[in-house]
Amino acid sequence: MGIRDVTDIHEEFDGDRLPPGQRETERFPVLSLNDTPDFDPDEWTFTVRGAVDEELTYSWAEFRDLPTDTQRQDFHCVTGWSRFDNEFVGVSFPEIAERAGVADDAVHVMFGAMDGYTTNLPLEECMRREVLFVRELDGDPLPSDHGGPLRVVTPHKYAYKGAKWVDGVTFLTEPQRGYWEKRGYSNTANPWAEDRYTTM
Ligand SMILES: Nc1nc2c(c(=O)[nH]1)N[C@H]1C(S)=C(S)[C@@H](COP(=O)(O)O)O[C@H]1N2
Ligand SMILES: [Mo]
Repeated sequence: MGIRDVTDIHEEFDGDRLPPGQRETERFPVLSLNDTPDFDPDEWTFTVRGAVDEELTYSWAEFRDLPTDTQRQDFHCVTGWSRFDNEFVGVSFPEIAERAGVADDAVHVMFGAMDGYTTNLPLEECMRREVLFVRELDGDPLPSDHGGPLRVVTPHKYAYKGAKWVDGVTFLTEPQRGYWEKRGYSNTANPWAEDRYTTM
């Protein structure tokens, strides 16, 4: 099985690989609001809700059976560091959307997480195969501090758009804002436009 290299995604945004104002780091800093939640594979569930044809609930065993994609991606944190060439294994957002069936009036998505974190994106910005529900990083199970067992990655956005410890996604018929989007970080979060802070 091959690796899909999507580290050229910056070309779509007419930018350099290292977005403006970012510094490349080899380390992978941990940025969390709260403590890392406990993961019990027998209790864990993932739900798909809202404006869908069929609401879905997955156990960890069921989620692990979904088809995955392996991708090489860059990761840009709004606080100014970027980590290149992360190797992620995960289930793509369109794969999940396809299984639930997206309602015609769905326009937006809210991601939820085990620590209460939320983050939002327009539906069209989620319907890309680079938006992954990741369970492996660089050949190992995703470390719990980085969101294990499952997190979202959004290589076209600052990393706060990717919920660690993700446990559900809700399809919405109107935009809503997540945790940081209500508290001053940009709703759009385009690293190549340096959309770091909200202007409202
Ligand atoms: N559930 C959850 N997801 C989260 C956060 C969080 O506090 N809780 N922090 C966000 C922020 S601000 C960033 S920069 C990235 C950091 O990911 P990392 O800790 O793996 O570097 O996760 C994002 N996702
Ligand atoms: Mo962040």
